[in-house]
Amino acid sequence: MPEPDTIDTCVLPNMPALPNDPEHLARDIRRYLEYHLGRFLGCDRFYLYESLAYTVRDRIMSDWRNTWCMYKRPGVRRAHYLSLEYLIGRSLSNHLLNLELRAPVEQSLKDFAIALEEINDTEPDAGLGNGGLGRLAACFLDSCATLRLPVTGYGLRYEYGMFHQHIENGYQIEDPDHWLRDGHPWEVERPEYTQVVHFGGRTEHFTDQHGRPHARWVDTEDVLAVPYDVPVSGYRNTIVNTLRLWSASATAAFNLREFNAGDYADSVASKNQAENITMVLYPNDANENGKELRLRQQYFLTSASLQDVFRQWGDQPLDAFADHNVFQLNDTHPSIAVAEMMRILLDDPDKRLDWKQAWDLTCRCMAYTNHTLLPEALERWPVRLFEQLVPRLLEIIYEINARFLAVVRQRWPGDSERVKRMSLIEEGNEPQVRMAWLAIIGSFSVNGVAALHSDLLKQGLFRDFYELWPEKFNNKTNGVTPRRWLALANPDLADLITEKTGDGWQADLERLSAMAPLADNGDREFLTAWQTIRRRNKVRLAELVFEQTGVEFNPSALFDVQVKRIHEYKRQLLNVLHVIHLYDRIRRGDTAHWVNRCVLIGGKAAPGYQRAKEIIKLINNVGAVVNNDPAVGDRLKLVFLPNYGVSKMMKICPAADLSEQISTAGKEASGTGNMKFMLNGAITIGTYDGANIEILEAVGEENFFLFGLKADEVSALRSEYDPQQYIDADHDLAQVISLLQSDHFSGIECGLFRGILDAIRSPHDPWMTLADFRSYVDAQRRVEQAWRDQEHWTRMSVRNCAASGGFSSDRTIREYNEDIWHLTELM
Ligand code: 26Q
Repeated sequence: MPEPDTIDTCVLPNMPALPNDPEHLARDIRRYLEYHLGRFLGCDRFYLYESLAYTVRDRIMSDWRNTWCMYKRPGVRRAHYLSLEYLIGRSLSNHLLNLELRAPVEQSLKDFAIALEEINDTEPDAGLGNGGLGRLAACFLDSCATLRLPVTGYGLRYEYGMFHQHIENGYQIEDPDHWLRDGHPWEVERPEYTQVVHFGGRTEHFTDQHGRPHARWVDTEDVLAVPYDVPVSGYRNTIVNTLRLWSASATAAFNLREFNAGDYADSVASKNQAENITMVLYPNDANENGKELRLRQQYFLTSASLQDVFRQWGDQPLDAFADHNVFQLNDTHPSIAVAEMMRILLDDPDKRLDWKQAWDLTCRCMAYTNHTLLPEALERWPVRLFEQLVPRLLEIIYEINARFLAVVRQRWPGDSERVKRMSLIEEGNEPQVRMAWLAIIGSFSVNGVAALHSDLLKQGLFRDFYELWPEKFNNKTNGVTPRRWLALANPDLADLITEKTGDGWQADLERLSAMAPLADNGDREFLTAWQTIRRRNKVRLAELVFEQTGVEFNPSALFDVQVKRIHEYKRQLLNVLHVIHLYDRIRRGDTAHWVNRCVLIGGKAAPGYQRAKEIIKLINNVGAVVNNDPAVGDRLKLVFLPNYGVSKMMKICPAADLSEQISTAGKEASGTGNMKFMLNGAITIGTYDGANIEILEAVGEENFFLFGLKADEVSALRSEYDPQQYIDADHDLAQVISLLQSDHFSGIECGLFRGILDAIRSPHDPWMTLADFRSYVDAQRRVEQAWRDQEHWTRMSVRNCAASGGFSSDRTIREYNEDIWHLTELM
């Protein structure tokens, strides 16, 4: 039987759907447990999870096959999302929701005397991403399937995902995340679609029998890319798309050669080198430039994925390829795709297009999304590394550059500075390839991820390119999937919303706006129900906090939450300064009309980012002082919740009252946590940055606590920034600084936080934390005032949720499709 993706039209025999009633489900779970896994009732819970997962997966299979067959229909135009990261989290509950299997499964579990919640909590998170960019990829796949769009995700099957974080003596300790150890029931290995990826070697140039020049990449070290497919189900629509994750494996030939030469140890070593490629996710959410293994990962993903798409294209005419395929590049990480597609079209013996045709096709297929404004986070690779690892691609990049710079010179004759700035190669002691430039030059679309971010790209980082090709640039404000972030994370609130707005908001989030009148007209019963549900969520979060930190959160207090990667630009420090200020007020007895507050901070620091790790230590030390001071009592708590990730967020966002989005304006490209909190009825305290601006516009200033310098004010202040001036002018700030300086939070380690203090007091502090202190504290005062009127707060909460319809990733993906992809809807 031919494989379904190698035949033109699907002529597979019908595959009947399996029965979904509780009896059949229970029978199947039991069969997997006893006959497949060889376990018995009363075994470890994980095996029950596994049996249930297989039982559910069985029920996805026929739709999965049918969806794959629909891709093969003539004329279908598809997208391929290329990303080094997919932060998926758990899958079981997501599929149960999408397939409407929750109720019958709950019924079926009665035989096993276990609650579905307990089984769900057994599933390890698939943590194949760092933060925002990786989670965005997962939300996008969810929306593509729900919108019936033929989109395949391509990624890497890391053996070790994002590290686990635990805290020892206030410091972050990283533990490996061997998430595949007990197997991954959602994946299907498909060795029949294995690809070969080349590394190293050298190039040869020759002319064919027609006298045409060609290149050959020879003496390469090859690595096998073995695909593992993960189903991506749509919401109640029978669509099941695919996430194809590549795993690196040594070639048999590669091993045998050395083995036969008697070099067993070397042979095993090279096998390891090959298989290292997909061993571990790089745990940096900003750049870690120049690491050879990272470039290997990027090329491995890109080459395997492009080859896979061309394999599926088969021998159809190449001129039509760009009419049926588009690649979306998730940041520059897979941007070597531009050069790899050229290589395939130029060098593959049964393609061998000429340059012009190949370049035209490539540029019509590639689209690039940028996720950062920090210039230091733009990827650059030493030319020397390229030369060693992918010499043929470097040749191609040089040729792209030569032709591109000719265009620049023609457009701006004599402007050699501009030519230097726009060159794909940054000259210097160690010449570098500028990956963002490669992505822009080789793409027909370049987008930022929030309105401000896209504007700043055009004015700043990408200005030269915008002047050359204004039509390429566009904005796609990020979004989040309401299925995971409301229906699954906050089922009680979801039920209340369904009761009030009807069933349908899950795939049409704008319908939430129907709740706005309920907030405004004072539907008392509704507001009470809203409050009751949110309070229950807070009780549950308090239990989690206690279990993980031993600190008691009083559910009546204001829950003030900041969870995200730890980074100076996100300014967890500003949050801590405010906590110290509140502590100082309590100590001074300035507690009239006090609002009790529980501050929760969570997030991982890149293991090599020392300052971020010091910030975690500071949070823990301030927490230890505040939480144990009897004079403070219930008025103030501060905890650092360890190991923040997708599943933690599903418990946190339904219980947050206040969402901290306090980055230095102009630095956070979009943010997506801000949207998850809003969707669940938290109110934002935030700067005028990223998607905060659009959130503010959607919900109105009276339902948002805005503070701080704007992006242009930040840039204008930069040259004359004098933090000491803010300390001198603000007694509250002076007190906070003095507490820090006096080692009040340093335990027995004198000068423990000197580094942090020096950084925020430096006129060169890029994040200008002290400049926003007063404005932030004032905004927090407005928060307290609003909180004291609980009914008023609840109305604000409802209004935030009601106004969050535009932040569904369904809206984002609709825009990608209408403006960039133009895909065929699957019917
Ligand atoms: C680069 C080189 C080597 C190793 C790792 C990396 C690397 C990995 C991940 C660089 C950056 C990232 C991730 C960036 C990221 O998550 N950016 C966030 O993207 C979100 C989705 O668009 C935005 O909402 C956030 O504002 C942005 O910070």
